[in-house]
Amino acid sequence: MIFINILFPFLFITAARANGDSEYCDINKKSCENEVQVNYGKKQIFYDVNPPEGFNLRRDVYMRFAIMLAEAQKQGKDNWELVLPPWYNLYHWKSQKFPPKPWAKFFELDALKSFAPVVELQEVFRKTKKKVLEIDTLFILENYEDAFENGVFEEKWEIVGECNHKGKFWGYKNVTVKEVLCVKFQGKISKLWELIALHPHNTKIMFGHGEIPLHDNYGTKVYWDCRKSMKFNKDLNQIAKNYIVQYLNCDSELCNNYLSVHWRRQDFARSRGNDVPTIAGTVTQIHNYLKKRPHIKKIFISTDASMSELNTLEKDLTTHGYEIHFFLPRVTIIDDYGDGGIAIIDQIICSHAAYFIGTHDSTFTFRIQEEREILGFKSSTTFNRLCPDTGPCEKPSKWTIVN
Ligand SMILES: Nc1nc2c(ncn2[C@@H]2O[C@H](COP(=O)(O)OP(=O)(O)OP(=O)(O)O)[C@@H](O)[C@H]2O)c(=O)[nH]1
Ligand SMILES: *[C@@H]1O[C@H](CO)[C@@H](O)[C@H](O)[C@H]1NC(C)=O
Repeated sequence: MIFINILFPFLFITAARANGDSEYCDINKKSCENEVQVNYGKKQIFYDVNPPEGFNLRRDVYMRFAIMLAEAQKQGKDNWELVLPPWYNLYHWKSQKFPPKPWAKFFELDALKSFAPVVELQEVFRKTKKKVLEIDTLFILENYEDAFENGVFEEKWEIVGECNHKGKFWGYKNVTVKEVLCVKFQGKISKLWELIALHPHNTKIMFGHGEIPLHDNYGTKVYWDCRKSMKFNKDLNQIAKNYIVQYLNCDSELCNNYLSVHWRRQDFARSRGNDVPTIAGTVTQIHNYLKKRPHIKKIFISTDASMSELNTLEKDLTTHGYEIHFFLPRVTIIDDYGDGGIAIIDQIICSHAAYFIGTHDSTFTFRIQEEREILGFKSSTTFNRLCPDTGPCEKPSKWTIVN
């Protein structure tokens, strides 16, 4: 905290000097004290997620916040908006480094806005008169050591005290924060309003480790309404649709002529042998599944496997008489959308298949299953999983849509 207080005025002084204008004030002058940041009537909630978490878990974290804001709005609390945290430096996005990407790159912003009051960070930047966007309070959430103290899970929070925030904000250097508080937290996300209420005059509040609070409405109609509003960006949809028409010979929403498989490898193959099969096991299971569905000859494979693993899988499945497809992006698509965009295209192609087989406990698979529920496939075509070569194979939970 002391660190931040010292650093702050310094930043502003240097900014003012560099620009040679007088818009930025010297902390020692009285005129600064009453300076308000920007006020266009709305207050903002910012959040961030534990860095190693992947794109698909982050989509779920978004839903918790979006529902929190949408529900508050329904109850008349309509002066808050949710700032969409730019996509930056995701652990799984290895192919290249790129500047932070706005949500509109991957999703239809209007569709998101139709469900909850959300704004891109760039929109907030544009309305910021200073050179630096200043967040009033950052609450860094942390788990309690024991979630079941005395054998019960109780919803609660506790301010631990002031603490330090390491790292940049979504990759931006020009975002700072006045106050950082560490908070132990467990419970549903709407409980965050209690933290917000501690600082009634703040207009910009941020939560670190946004993955810690739980859904208020998991699996309810509101959950699904929010989920439906997470429409993928039109261009990505178009690329996927073109592929489905051209290579999978289907031009309807609900295709009836191909099987899709989400074949999660990498860390799952290395450390989750009890959940995922070997390559040979994968071939056997797909073959067994399709023996009962002889009209299906085309298989679409969505995977994070290495090319050599994928080639082996393809060769072995081809010997059984199947036609194997996977999405090989043009360089321009990679440059434009990065690994995140390719993964979305894979997910869209999987979503439209006659049948889908996923990977146990993968959020990438969960999102495909939800999409298929929204599209209106029979649940029996969707909730299938690859089993380990040996040992028990728990049936996937059916998260069916509530309309
Ligand atoms: N293109 C493509 N990328 C994939 C595929 N499976 C996984 N990935 C990449 O690996 C990341 C996996 O992280 P998540 O999105 O969190 O999904 P997950 O499979 O549940 O993995 P964790 O939840 O992080 O354990 C994705 O975001 C993709 O970047 C796939 O089938 N196709
Ligand atoms: C912060 O930097 C980014 C990237 O350089 C820029 O787009 C944005 O407008 C800046 N924000 C402010 C408040 O100036």
